[in-house]
Amino acid sequence: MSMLRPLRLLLLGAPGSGKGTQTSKLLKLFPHIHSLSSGDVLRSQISQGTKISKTASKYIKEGKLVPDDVMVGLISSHFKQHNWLNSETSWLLDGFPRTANQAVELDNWLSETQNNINLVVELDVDQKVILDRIEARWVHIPSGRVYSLDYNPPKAPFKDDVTGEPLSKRDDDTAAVFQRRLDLYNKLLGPLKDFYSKKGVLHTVSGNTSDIIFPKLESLIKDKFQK
Ligand code: G5P
Ligand code: MG
Repeated sequence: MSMLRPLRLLLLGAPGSGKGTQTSKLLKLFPHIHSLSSGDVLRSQISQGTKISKTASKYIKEGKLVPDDVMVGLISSHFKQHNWLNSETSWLLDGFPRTANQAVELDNWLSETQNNINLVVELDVDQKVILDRIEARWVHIPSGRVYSLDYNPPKAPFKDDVTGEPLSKRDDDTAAVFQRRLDLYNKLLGPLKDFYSKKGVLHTVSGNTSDIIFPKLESLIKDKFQK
């Protein structure tokens, strides 16, 4: 097990580019890192039927973004609840911030504690490759664990490896909605990258499989953060 200087990592990447996949690979290597996927947070709110669940599920099903104020509220309360604002904790964000507005808000609340994002990695995967993945994706909603019938199939068909509970399809993994999510990502990426590139923390790793990307991500982190 490797130890790192406090890492505050944001994974940027198109829908299906493998943010969730890279997150679980990283956590195996660096178990002390905490991770948060904004999509998992939303899906868990929906399955629990909380007060934002109706709004959230409407936007998600249409492949649109949940409004910034709702997202900022959810994510900032996670930071407070889990005491992520101290100087020791390493964390990784997947899917938030996704708009320049969200990036500014996050930056504001983190600046107060001087624990700002210190690495942003864009996962650059050919979008033709991504489209093929979505049909094969099955998820375990309560944990956020992600499977692929081709790439990382569950041990027992359509069952979660850890709990044995049934896997499901995501509401927004239909061809039409997925295309809308991709288009939206392409539209919002420029301003987000500009924001982090000005801060000098932006890197891009390219590759058409997660196994090609992972070693590149790993060495970026080790070069900058290994004690
Ligand atoms: P999410 O949940 O953030 P997306 O669209 O950003 O959703 P997604 O779809 O979860 O991203 P991913 O995490 O990047 O994709 O990809 P993944 O799940 O790891 O991999 C995709 C599939 O490919 C899996 O089945 C995996 O096993 C397989 N795979 C991985 N690598 C390989 C490989 O090398 N080869 C092969 N063959 N397969 C592979 O957001 C969902 C919605 O929530 C709302 C929005 O409505 C959004 O659309 N939302 C927000 N709204 C506003 N602001 C925010 N910040 C929001 N965050 C979420
Ligand atoms: Mg994901």
